[in-house]
Amino acid sequence: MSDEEEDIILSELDDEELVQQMFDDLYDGLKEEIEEGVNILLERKWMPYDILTKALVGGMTIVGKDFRDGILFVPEVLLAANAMKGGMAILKPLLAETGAPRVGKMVIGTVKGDIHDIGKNLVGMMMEGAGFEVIDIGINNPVENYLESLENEKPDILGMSALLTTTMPYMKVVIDTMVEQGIRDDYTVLVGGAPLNEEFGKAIGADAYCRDAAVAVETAKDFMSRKHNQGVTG
Ligand code: B1M
Repeated sequence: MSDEEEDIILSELDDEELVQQMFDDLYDGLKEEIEEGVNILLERKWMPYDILTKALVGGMTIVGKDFRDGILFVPEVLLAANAMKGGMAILKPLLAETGAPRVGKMVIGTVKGDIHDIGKNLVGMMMEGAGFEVIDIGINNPVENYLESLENEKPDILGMSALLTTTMPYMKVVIDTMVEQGIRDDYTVLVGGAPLNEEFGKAIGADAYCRDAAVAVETAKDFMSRKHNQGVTG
């Protein structure tokens, strides 16, 4: 790193420069700088959701491309993910602070064989912000974990996340098991993750595929209002 780069004072950058710098800092896995950037944008009255999508997710998209192209490797991407989580931790309480009444309950987890959790965490945060109670069962979940959590928590919605083409078929294992046990129709099943699409969601028997966290919230709200209109309570 050159002296010039070391001397960058984040608070002196304008918004656009700061976001660009945050892309670089995320790329370099600099957690403290990301946290500082998030705090500066908050002080400048940016909405937490805009900071998430424009600065953090935007930066992670660049990391994703270079990971795909073999420019970045797992250790660097782990550092970037860690920096992103630092920023997300600051935003989490703010996104949940909307004071919205509880609109429903969701169990969410990443499927077996898959340890990606940033997208799932983001969905959980946004759902909480929209007034949902969220039970996050973490990563690498075999079907037993999902079933146990459904049994214990009795949520309205089951959310599943998968980021790998090799793990996304496992969502069907979970749904098929729910069908076998006669509990499939007791829940709305929403699925998401970068390699999925609408067609895949339909093919595995999910109620809906959610492209991103905002769509997940809208879809969940939509299913909840349909449920209430049918006079079914959770
Ligand atoms: Co991984 N990885 N990774 N990785 N990783 C991908 C997914 C990959 C596309 C990178 C690439 O090649 N371009 C590629 C998959 C290729 C494929 O399957 N075809 C890949 C690979 C190959 C791997 C390993 C196999 C690498 C290796 O070891 N050789 C390995 C697998 C480990 C495993 O899971 N068993 C691996 C490991 C890792 C790290 C551990 C280093 C790290 C994860 C850290 C963590 O999550 N704690 C990592 C990361 C960070 C990525 C990328 C770069 C970024 C993922 C991310 O966090 N995106 C990713 C590249 C990419 O996606 N562009 C990549 C930001 C996040 C906000 O977006 O997760 O898509 P996303 O979530 C969105 C939506 O998808 C949706 O809403 C979210 C928010 O808007 N959504 C849902 C997600 N889940 C939802 C659930 C819902 C609803 C919506 O339920 C209702």
